[in-house]
Amino acid sequence: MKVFQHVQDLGDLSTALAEAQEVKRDRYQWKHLGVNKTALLIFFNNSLRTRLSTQKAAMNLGMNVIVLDVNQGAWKLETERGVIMDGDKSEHLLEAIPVMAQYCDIIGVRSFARFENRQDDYEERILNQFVLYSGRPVFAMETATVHPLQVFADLITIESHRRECNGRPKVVLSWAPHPKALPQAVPNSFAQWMRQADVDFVITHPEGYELDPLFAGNARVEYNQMKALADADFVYAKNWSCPGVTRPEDYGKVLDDYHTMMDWTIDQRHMDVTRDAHFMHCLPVRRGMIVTDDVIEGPRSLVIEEAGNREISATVVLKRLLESL
Ligand code: AN0
Ligand code: CP
Repeated sequence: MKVFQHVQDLGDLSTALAEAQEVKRDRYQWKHLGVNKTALLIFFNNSLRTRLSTQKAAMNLGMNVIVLDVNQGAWKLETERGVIMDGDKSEHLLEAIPVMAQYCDIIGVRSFARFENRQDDYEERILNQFVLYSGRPVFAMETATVHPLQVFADLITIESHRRECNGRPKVVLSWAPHPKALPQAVPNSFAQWMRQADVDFVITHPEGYELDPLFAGNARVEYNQMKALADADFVYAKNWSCPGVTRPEDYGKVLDDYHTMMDWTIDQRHMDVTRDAHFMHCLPVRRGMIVTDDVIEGPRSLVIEEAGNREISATVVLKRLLESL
C-alpha cells in the first residue's frame, strides 16, 4: 500500500479487520519492521488523538517519529502555483515537500478542508501534492475530504460489539448541531466505510446537508431523525457543514442558526427509540451541542474505546505502508 486515503486502499476489508485483531492480540509483534525507518507526521491543523495514536503506532512498529506542526515553528507555506510570494508566506509547498521527504520514509498529512473553494478541497489538492512530489508512501490523518484512520478505528469498535446485536447491526450516522462550520471528512469516510461493512447503514441530517455521492453512494437517507434512530444498534453522531452538492454556493456553510437545531442534539429521548444503542463519536465533541452529558458518560458510550482503537488502526496502516517500502 503506497497511499492510504480510501477504504479500497486496504484491499479486502475483512482481511484488514482480522489484521486489526492480530494487532490487538500483540501490538509489538512487528517491532523489527520499522527499525531505522522514520515516519514524518505533518499537521496543518490541531490534533490530540491522531497525533498521539499515530506516534504510538509508529513506536509499536519500532519506527522513529518526527512530528511537524507546520503553523508553529516552520515557515508559513504557500500552496498555490503562479503567485508572487510577497505576503506572509516564506516558502512554497513545492520545495517543502521534497525537502521533508529527504528526512523520512513515510509521510502522514493532516490538512483540513479550507472551505475556500469546493473543487480544491474535493480534489484533495494538498494531499495529492504530497503523493506526487514526496516519492514516499503517504497516509491521510484527516485531509480535506476523508479521515480513514478514524473510521477504520470506528469499524474495529463496531466489530467488537457486533455479537451483542440482534442480527445485522443497524448503524445510524446522525448530524448534530455545532456552532462552527466543520469539515465533511469524518461523515464522508464513515459513509464510505460503512457501505463496505456488513451493517444496515442509515444517514440522517436536515435537508441541505446531503453528503457527496462519491462517499455516500446510494446509502439510505432518512430526514426524520427519530425515524432513522428507531431500532438502531449504533448511533454515530457528528456535525458537518453543507457539502454543497445541490447548491455549490453553500459549500462549507452552517445553513441554520444552531439555536434552532437543538432538537438534533443526541439526548436520552433519542437513545430511547433505539435498540439500547451504543453511542459513538470521533471526538473532540462539544457536550450540550452534539450530545448530552448523560449519554456520553453513560454505559452505552463507546467514545473512549474508539479513541483507543485509533492506535490499532494506525498500527495496521503503518505496517502495510512499511511492508511496501
Ligand atoms: C474536526 C472535524 O470535524 O473534522 C476533527 C474531527 C476529528 N473537528 C473539529 O475541528 C472540532
Ligand atoms: N478524532 C480525531 O482525529 O481527533 P484529533 O483531531 O484530536 O486528532
